[in-house]
Amino acid sequence: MIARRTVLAGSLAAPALLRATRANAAQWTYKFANNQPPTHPLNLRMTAAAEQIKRETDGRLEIQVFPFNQLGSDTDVLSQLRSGAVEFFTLSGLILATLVPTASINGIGFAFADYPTVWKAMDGELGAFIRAQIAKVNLLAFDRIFDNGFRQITTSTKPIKSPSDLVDLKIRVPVSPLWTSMFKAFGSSPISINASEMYSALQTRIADAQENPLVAIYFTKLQEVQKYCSLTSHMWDGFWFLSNRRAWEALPDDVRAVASKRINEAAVAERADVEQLGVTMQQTLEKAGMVFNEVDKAPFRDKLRSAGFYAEWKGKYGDEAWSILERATGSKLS
Ligand code: X2X
Repeated sequence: MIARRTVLAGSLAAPALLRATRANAAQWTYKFANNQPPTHPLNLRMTAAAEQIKRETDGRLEIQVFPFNQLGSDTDVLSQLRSGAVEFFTLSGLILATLVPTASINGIGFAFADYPTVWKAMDGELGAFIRAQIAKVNLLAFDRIFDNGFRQITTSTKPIKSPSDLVDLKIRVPVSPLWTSMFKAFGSSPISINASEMYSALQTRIADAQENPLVAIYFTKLQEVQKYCSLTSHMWDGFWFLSNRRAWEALPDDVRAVASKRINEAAVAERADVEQLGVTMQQTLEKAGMVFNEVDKAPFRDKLRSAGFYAEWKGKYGDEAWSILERATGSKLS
């Protein structure tokens, strides 16, 4: 039996001990990794959120931000997240699809017409469906997805005006079955390369083209190694804020409440930042020497349809997932 005095002494000593811990180091120091440069709104907003979270948890939770693949490429960090070596990670659902196949569904070509449709879907039924699939692999996806954006094609060789311009194009795509499948359907030669190697792959002409949102193109300085930008908006993609489940559940409820509130708020603020920056981004990139062209999207979509792309992916995802996608986007896709 424990003597009453020992229990008392123990409980009296606790606040002093807690104060000492707080003054010195956080109780939990968690790593947050991502693939965007420090200047991208994702990192600006998450750096601010990390400071807020530290303050509001009395220093108990410290989130260290590691931008721009500092801890490894996306596919590396996904393994680190699963093992618990990294606690937090923002990742495209399309890349996560190597682990959670339906997580790529928002990237189906030309599914989304505009941002209001994206946020309604991703904050609504479609997003909830995807997060439930992610939960099955012991990762937690926070409620609000961060924006990456509508993707546009850049090349060092020629503008893309019609689907035939994509034939045999050596285009870098992220490491993801959906991306490879989509550009194969266009007759291109897609090369899977992590974002960490994208700039150098374009610089050394391992690839002649890539596709990314204008804001990401700018912050990653792809205008230095790409000449043409064709406004295809062929898909929308975002970054799920993911946590290792064990690490997340190790945190007490009040710490989790602060962290999820501030991180979801950061996502919503980042969306507004990216949209705002997007308004002038074409001009900014033109000043840097890029040449832009608009495209008629209909022939691109027709090409995907006639190549059997939609039918193939509807089969892979299954009827339930596909009907959620069609309902959420208001598009008849197949
Ligand atoms: O790898 C890419 O192209 C990027 C940065 O857009 C993603 O994270 C999907």
